[in-house]
Amino acid sequence: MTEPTYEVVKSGFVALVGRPNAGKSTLVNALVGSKVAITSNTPQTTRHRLRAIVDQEDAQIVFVDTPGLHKPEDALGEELNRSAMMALSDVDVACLVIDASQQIGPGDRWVAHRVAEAKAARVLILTKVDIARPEEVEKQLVVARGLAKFDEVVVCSAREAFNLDGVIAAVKSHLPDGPRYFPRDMPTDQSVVVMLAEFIRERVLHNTRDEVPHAVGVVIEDMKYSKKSDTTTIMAIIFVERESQKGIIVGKSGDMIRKIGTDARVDLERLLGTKVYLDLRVKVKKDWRRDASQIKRFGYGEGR
Ligand SMILES: Nc1nc2c(ncn2[C@@H]2O[C@H](COP(=O)(O)OP(=O)(O)O)[C@@H](O)[C@H]2O)c(=O)[nH]1
Ligand SMILES: [Mg+2]
Repeated sequence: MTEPTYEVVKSGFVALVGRPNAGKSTLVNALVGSKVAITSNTPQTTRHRLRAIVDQEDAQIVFVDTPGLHKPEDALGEELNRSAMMALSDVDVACLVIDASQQIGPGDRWVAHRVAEAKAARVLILTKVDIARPEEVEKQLVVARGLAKFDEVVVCSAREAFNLDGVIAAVKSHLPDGPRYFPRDMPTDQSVVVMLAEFIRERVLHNTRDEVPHAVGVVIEDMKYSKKSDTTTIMAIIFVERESQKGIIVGKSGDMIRKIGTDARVDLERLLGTKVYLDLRVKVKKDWRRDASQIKRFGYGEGR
């Protein structure tokens, strides 16, 4: 037997699944310690399957954040489900993320069945315990434990960074020996262009409601850096499905689009480490969510 030529650590892939809004993406950001995934209280916020990497001296854990599993209503929804299911088919650990503050329902049960079928260690993560009373947490744990046969059970709060170590330890104990799959200083496998588009879309989600968030897709058209002014100029297009949605996003005499731009710039500048000039436009592309080729063009589902 020869020794491997790489450093052997505990390493592997860990899927986070759960119904939309359970708190998966917020947990990923908390575990990695920087913003790699966008979050909002609009279900179906996450459209990409993204990998987020926690690197430690003796381990490298690759978390796979997935769109929430749900009953699909259009081609985009189908693609998102497919992407979440694929994430489950090929991981070392499957984590079922349950919201401690919401009653467990058919949505959670359906996802739990998928987790029970996976050939992986199973970890139950009860999150958002900061907004549930202790006796609610206890009750929720009893019901959640009954959803599948779990190897580990942990409670945590992503928002208050409570027991994130516990989550890491529970997952790590089920990882095999292996190489570091990613460079040590790489918190995510998403390209910069994908993250820029996502950070803009997040600001649209936070500033609009009802049907508008679901109708939005963002594409980065161009990006240029000027050394002289240390500024990156980004041209981005926000696509919507109807003129009325365009009106909402542009806002009265452009108020809304300006606010979205100002809000987004904070994250873009942090990501790029330069000043950012953001040129945002809104265009109507009728029914893009029903059209599989358009969904691919936006890079949603499998991503990239
Ligand atoms: N109070 C509290 N809210 C949370 C926590 N984690 C997530 N949230 C909120 O729950 C909503 C859904 O979170 P998100 O991570 O986007 O859910 P996902 O759809 O499962 O990825 C957002 O409004 C988050 O701010 C938590 O630990 N505590
Ligand atoms: Mg998410």
